[in-house]
Amino acid sequence: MILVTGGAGFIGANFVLDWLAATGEPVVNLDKLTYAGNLENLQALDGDGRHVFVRDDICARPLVDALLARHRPRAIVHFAAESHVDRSIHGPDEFMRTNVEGTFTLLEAARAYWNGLAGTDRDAFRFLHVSTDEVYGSLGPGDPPFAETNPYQPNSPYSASKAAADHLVRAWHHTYGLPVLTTNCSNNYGPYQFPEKLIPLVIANALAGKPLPIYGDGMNVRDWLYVGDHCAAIRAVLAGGRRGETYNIGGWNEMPNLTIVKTICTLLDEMKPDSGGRYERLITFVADRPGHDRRYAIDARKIERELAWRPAETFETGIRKTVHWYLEHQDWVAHVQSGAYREWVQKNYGGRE
Ligand code: NAD
Ligand code: TDX
Repeated sequence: MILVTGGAGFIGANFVLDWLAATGEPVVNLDKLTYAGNLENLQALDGDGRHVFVRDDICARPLVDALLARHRPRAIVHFAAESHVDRSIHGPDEFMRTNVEGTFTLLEAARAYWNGLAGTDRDAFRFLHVSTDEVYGSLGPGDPPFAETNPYQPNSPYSASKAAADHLVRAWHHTYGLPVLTTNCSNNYGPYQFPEKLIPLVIANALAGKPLPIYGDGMNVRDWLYVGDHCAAIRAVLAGGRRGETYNIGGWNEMPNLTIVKTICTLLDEMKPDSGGRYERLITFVADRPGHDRRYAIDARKIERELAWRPAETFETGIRKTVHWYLEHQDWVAHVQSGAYREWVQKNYGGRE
């Protein structure tokens, strides 16, 4: 079996569902259930003995030690993190604790556990660390996309905390020989994404007739990958990635934010027409995010060359599925828009022009 951290969040939950469907191999899922963690994401696994959920903190070393001793996983896939850039700007503390200290704690627990393994169990063990393209900093319009060899230049508290974690993972391999793998992926979208991130926020606001907030001029560029493709890439890296290597994962799909938002509006006009008019009327330019990175792009040729992974979805197919999912799961959206969510919206958008 494998141990997954953060498996009740957006990508982690998609991964657990995808993993069990694709491999059937049991999963122990360690998640603290912060505001971003939600067991409703895993409802399809109720009563499924292959999924063991443990609500706890990755910073709790004795707990992690006990879990490893009890379940004896062949791999750890580490998603747990604070993941939202805007929240890291308002309050970086939890980012340092979970992303840096939490990764350190897991590495130390994994090292002790791995040192106690022998023979093929020891050879086969892997620690896969899920990271982001944001560690590489921001690109100019004509720059080539990020390769695995790009220097690290993180610009936000979030990306700095992820970069710190990536460095720890690298050092635990170099110094202690821990068999690690790191993946650096671009912006994900798809089912179960918390509506603080651009795509689900825009869908939820449009359906509620609320403004669609665009930071700055809307021309910041991201590379977008459907979450199911990210899950498949992680499976490929876990199965065949070389120890100590990093793999960039991306969708070959760079787009400015304004194009993303207009695409969603057009799909909603088709799938859920609004008697008040076209959804684009709700687009509202607001004050920019401090330190807002201008452009991310991913060179994903290494994972294609070594592991034969390429995204299966185009942006057109992935975004259509995603809008459809949110239309079909408005209960899910309503449940996560709790009091705490409303406080966040007030904090992040209340002061913007
Ligand atoms: P998310 O915020 O939706 O989920 C994070 C999960 O981690 C939640 O379930 C939360 O409860 C859990 N968690 C947080 N702190 C914890 C702690 N101390 N102990 C145990 N569990 C804890 O995040 P996501 O978007 O699913 O991202 C997952 C991972 O992928 C993160 O490491 C993130 O940096 C990385 N990543 C995300 C994207 C993206 O576009 N969302 C892109 C590239 C990489
Ligand atoms: O209201 C908004 N208006 C807006 O214009 C929000 C929430 C975002 N934006 C812009 C900021 C970014 O340029 O849209 C773009 C995407 O923003 P987010 O969805 O917050 O994602 P981003 O900051 O790019 O980071 C995401 O991708 C990389 C994830 O949150 C990270 O966890 C991941 O590492």
